[in-house]
Amino acid sequence: MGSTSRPWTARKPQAGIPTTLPPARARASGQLGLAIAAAPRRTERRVLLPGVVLVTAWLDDEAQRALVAEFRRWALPPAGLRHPRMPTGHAMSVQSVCLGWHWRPYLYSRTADDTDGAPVKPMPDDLASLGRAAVVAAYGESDTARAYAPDAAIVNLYAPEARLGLHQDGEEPSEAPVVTLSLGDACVFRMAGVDRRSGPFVDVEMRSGDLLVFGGPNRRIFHGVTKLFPDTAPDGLGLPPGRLSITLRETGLTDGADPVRAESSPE
Ligand SMILES: O=C(O)CCC(=O)C(=O)O
Repeated sequence: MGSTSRPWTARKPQAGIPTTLPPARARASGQLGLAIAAAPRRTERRVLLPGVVLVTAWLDDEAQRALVAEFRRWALPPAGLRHPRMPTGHAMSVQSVCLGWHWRPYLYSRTADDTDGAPVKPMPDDLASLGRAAVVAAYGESDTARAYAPDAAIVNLYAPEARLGLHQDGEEPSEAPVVTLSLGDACVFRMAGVDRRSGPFVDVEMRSGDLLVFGGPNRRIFHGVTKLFPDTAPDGLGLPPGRLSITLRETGLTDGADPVRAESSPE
């Protein structure tokens, strides 16, 4: 490593903690799901902030189950599920697995350098198409929306007590929007500002099947997940207790280019 190397590339990668996906939650027979999960919900589009759009009940039950089944394959090693570790040494409470590009705080690479070093699994075409449909659902039909081509997914599994601190998605040079799909237990998704992680906050409850897109002037908004509502997932989804988020990004990265580093600690 030459003396011109950036200081962060000289650091020894922080080891993530590989994990095994727990079995799906089994609801006791005769036990009813909570009303939040059982009640039919309308698909509704709400603009929360400029460029930040929530679409409730965007994914139907079948689509949700199919994504969870895919996640069970993505979670397997090589380059499987792990608790990422911050440069401070602190392990994040969420577990995550990546597709297309591997993310660890605060770098993207093509290999899982914080665990087994294996090549990251490819970004599935059907997931990229879903991301494109998500941007169209949020922003409407336009050439820009139809051109959305996410090349990275960060898939986060939240155990009931897991949280994601306020952070910016800043390691992608691209200004294309970020797409977040929510599955499993409901959560509070918190947003602050593009230049502050302090209040006032916009808190939105995201439930299983909801879609959130943030882009435009709020592409770099500080955001995080402050709370889960246990036992609110729909029955038969195939997840362990907790929540799964699938976050799609168009990185704008090219192989061999200098990495972009943005330190906005999510824990
Ligand atoms: O879990 C979520 O909905 C958000 C995930 C997120 O902010 C991230 O992966 O950067």
